[in-house]
Amino acid sequence: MAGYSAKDITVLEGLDPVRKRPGMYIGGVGSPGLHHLVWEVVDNSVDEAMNGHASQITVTLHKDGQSVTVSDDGRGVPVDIHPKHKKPALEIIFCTLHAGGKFEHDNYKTAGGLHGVGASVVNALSARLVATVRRDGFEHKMEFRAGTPVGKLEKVGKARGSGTTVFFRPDPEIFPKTDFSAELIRERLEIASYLHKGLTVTFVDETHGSKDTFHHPDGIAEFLGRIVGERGARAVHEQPFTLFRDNGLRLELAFQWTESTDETLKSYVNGIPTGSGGTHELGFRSGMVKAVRNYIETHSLTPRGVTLSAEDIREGLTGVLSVFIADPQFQGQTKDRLNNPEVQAAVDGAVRPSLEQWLNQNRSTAEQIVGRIILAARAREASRAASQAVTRKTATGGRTMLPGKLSDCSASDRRGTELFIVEGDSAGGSAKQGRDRNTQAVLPLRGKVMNTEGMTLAKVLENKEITDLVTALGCGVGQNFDIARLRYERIVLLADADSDGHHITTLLLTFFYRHLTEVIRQGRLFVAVPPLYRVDIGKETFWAVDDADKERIVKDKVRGNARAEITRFKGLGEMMPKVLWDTTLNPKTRRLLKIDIADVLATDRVVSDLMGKDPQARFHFIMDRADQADALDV
Ligand code: 0RA
Repeated sequence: MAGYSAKDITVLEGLDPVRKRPGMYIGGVGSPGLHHLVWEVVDNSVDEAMNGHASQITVTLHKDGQSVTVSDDGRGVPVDIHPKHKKPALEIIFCTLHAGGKFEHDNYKTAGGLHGVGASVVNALSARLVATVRRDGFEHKMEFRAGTPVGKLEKVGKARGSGTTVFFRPDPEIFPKTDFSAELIRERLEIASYLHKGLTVTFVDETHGSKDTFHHPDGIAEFLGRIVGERGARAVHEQPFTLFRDNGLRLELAFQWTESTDETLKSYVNGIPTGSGGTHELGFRSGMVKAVRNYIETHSLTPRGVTLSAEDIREGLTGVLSVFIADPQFQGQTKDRLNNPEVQAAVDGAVRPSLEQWLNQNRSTAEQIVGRIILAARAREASRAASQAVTRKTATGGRTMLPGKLSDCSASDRRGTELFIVEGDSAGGSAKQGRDRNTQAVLPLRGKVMNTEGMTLAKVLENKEITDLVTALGCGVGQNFDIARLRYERIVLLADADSDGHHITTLLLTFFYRHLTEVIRQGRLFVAVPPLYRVDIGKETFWAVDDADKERIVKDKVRGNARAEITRFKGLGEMMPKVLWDTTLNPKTRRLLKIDIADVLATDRVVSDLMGKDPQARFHFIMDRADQADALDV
């Protein structure tokens, strides 16, 4: 062993430790660990591309769903024999842990020095791995099983160009489940194409027979545009703020204020999505808030009568933050919160001066932003005043501050209580008379409910119907929202069973979704299903909620030469209170649809397409529908 130094020994460490304790290297052997193998191999190719040596990466999920090939047109993993170890460089890279250092030429620098162990870890945990390299006019190939070479590196023929292809199939002896998720891989590759602008990634999904190519020359700024578009939130200013830094810390940032009420920040560390509250996010928030405050103060824009809180400044902000750092430390239950303290100061220090400068150089944009922030502060004050009014009245036992048209229930315990939000005064009248006064309250809304999509909370709260609703709910809204103060156990939307009614329900759902999301998330929002038809057959009466329901009843219940008499309700208002109770209000016989946040999220795009002011989006929606109709005709 003469001539070997301690350093060489670590370089030559075998792969046993990886198979013995896979969790140490990939975090676990569940689905995230399994997919981690893909990210490791892809990252090596991404590095090759980001250093300017490759322009194309193709990832193939094979038909079995349990093996993947990653291919790039980079320089190719070196195949020459290492003078000291007398082995091909490729073999050392794939078969030894921590091999990175020895091969770290000046011309091979990873994006922030992130990996180096990746290739060998994936190899160790793969039942089979085949590395193919095109380089110097030839194709070279080497095959491994569980990290051990089967045969030598071979020259398999002549080849043009250069590049690396890695096929691998994770080892079922290590992973209890070895099925990859095409969705996860596609999502990750698409995000990578935004986070590394200029990169072209193709995903071939043989399990579904599809192929997608992702390429986004404008990177993160394009990503931001997509997020803002998807959320249907209107932007307060046209040009987003963007920042790119690469001195020590590589940081990329794009953000924009929108008229939505919440803050959305997507953050990434080394291309990995991160949870909120990490040090990179904290640094961004503090730097951003300080820059805006400074701008407001230097230009004497501070409003009278309200103090601006950090939450006011952050309201409606939508952004993407990506950092690449050498040694990320993660904490939290899902290990997705960045913990490196130095990153906070670094991000804060990068954001604050550059944002302040940008605001000063874009005065009209800055004014729009400051206007948005002041509005947020005023809305917060207004909704605080409204909810304080309710609190005061409950404290004194009286209910004088509740909206006049609310017919409240008499129960003192909230359990089992329900608020029916009813369209129109006459329907409200039937509901008032037909309800169980002890547990059911009725709030009639007059006329058309306003379309709140894309509106700031301040604008929304100028509407009397909406403030009445918020007051009746008692839980406040926006920054003053507190679900603990919601005055009823269930909130039920009750509208006519026709298209106008559906429209009103959609408008109310939009309002709840955008401004009272937690009510939905906690499963407290419902839609009532009033009947559309009354079907009398002989002495019996049935209720049908739609045409199909009516047909079914007629088919099933008409016997002999009995006749079905069908009455179509024009609206809830013409229904007798007793009938409304039997069909729609009585908890024992009625049907309620619970609004699920997953449903709402799935329909988010649809809701915003329908409700948003953007005619382009509406057009797309109609086009999408037209396509479906065509498909049905075929
Ligand atoms: C070490 C040195 C060189 C390239 C690579 C590794 C390399 C690794 C991977 C993994 C996937 N694709 C890759 N492409 C390249 C530089 C070799 C030289 O100096 O030509």
